[in-house]
Amino acid sequence: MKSTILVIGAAGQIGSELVQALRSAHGRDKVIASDIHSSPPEVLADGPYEQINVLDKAKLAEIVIAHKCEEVYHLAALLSATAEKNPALGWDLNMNGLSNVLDLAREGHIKRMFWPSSIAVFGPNTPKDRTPQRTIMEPTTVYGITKVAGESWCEYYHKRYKVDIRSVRYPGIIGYKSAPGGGTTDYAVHIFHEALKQGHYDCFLSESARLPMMYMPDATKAVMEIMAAPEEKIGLRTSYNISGFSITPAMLADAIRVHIPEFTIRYEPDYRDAIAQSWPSSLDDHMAREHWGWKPDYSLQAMVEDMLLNLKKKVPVE
Ligand code: AKB
Repeated sequence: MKSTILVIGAAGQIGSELVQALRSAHGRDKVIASDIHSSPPEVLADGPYEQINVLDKAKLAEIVIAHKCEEVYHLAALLSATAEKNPALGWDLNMNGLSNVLDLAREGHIKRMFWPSSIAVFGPNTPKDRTPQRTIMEPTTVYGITKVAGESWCEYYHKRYKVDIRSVRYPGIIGYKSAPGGGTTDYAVHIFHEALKQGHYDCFLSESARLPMMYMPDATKAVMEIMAAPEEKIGLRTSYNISGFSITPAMLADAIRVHIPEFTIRYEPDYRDAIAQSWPSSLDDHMAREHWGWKPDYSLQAMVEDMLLNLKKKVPVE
């Protein structure tokens, strides 16, 4: 039987685009999309789909073994803002979901796996600018805590059981094809939709909350490249810093105003602003660049231009 690729959490913001990229690269039938929902969203309906709750270890094992899923992308997680509302579920899904996938890799069913970490691993005591790969972490959110623990758990499985696990620390991801799913950085997607629909956006972060961000094509490129790299190039089995650009809501609003001059923004920071304030402003990603050749393609301006161009085709403006 030929081996297949499994994407867990495929209906999410990154998953739905990653499945499309993987299907273009490897063929539609080779890539199985899976999520907790009983049927796939339209964007995933052009290829195989399985309903999987990653906490159901027996069902997960059944699918991985039956379809010989030797490459697995495990993206199912509760993000920073949502996990703060239900910390116990955040811990359970993020940690035990990861353990279930790692165990299948340890048993030899999965040959190579990807799991995303996040800038949420860092906290208020971390150096904010050009945050080094290795530094003080001390996250304040349950999501960040699960990502730090998860990174060490991945490294442990690599050292002890030779699991080929690869990971990047994602900044906020901006894309037009799919909705973000409960993160602190979601404002950077919502702002575009509201700019086109209403010409105005009420922002839940403060004007000066500067965060690392990345355009979706770079986010999918990073996964594809780290997974394609020869094993000996992956010198880090925790997770790699990768960066795109570093922006505040005010900078993003200005960049949108270049195209929509009448656009207005009002700042109404809520609990998510405190999370944003605890995260880095920018990252030092030289290790990813040196080890496996990471290099982003999109600047803030290029991203804004492309987002607006594509969203205008989708959003009916009244
Ligand atoms: C979030 O805001 O929780 C995520 C992330 C930075 O990992 N987008």
